[in-house]
Amino acid sequence: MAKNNTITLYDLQLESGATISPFVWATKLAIGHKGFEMDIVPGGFTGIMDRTGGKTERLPAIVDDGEWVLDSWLIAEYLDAKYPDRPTLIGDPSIKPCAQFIESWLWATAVGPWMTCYVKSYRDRSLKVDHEYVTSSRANMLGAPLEEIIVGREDRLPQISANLELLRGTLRENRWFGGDEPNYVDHRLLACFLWLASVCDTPALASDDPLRDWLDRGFDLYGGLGRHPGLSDIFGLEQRPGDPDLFDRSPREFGLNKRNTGPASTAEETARITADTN
Ligand SMILES: N[C@@H](CCC(=O)N[C@@H](CS)C(=O)NCC(=O)O)C(=O)O
Repeated sequence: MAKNNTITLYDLQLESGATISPFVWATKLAIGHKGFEMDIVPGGFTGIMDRTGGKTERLPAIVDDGEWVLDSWLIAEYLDAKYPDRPTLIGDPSIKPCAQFIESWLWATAVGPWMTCYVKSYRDRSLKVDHEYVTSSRANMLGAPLEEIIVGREDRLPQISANLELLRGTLRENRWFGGDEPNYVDHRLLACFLWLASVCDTPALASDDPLRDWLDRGFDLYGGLGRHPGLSDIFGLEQRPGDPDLFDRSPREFGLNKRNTGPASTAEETARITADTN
């Protein structure tokens, strides 16, 4: 049993002390969900191997009663296996592959594209000692100097927002991915938005984005983990003339997202698709 109800977490932080890594954010939410306190080992990108006594080059890592566990997925599985009487993170075996699929979609749709908009502030907000490493490693990852990568971001941000409609659609019908309560699917996705908040020096989403309700509830979880003062407001993106709509203001209901409760519920659609167009 975790001593003093506390688990040691090796964090990956910015100069402000806010967590940057989405993987570490997912682990923070997972530890909060299990009802544990965190003993945070602070630090940035430089010296991870030294801090962890050579155990890992990547974070998160946790230590629970002397036991080291690496990797955000393995940590979640460990917490469920070791503490089955506490709120479940993954539970049913279908949850992991579904979460991994949705998270991969979110990375391809938004996290990757947002990285091309925010990589300069990602570097600027990192610890001073990390600047050189972040500058060179992220330029290698993305294939150009950071200042060049972000050029034209004001033209890309509206479309990235528009592309999140599948997420909005699911959350219109479900309070959490976990149902009435969040589970590790919510944590994985919220972690990407917490990463966004840690680096966005200009807003990414409209103030009235329908995602706001789920995001606000998610950022408030477990004593307000997502309310660190070093995080930026992700809302406030303005639609300019010529921009795509930042989100769909009148989403259409059809077979996929419309519940069939009998002919009255499908009458309008039936009338439309059987209309005589001649
Ligand atoms: N599969 C690992 C990935 C961890 C990972 O790649 N962490 C990144 C932070 S986002 C890291 O530690 N990077 C150190 C570096 O870039 O030097 C997990 O889920 O925990």
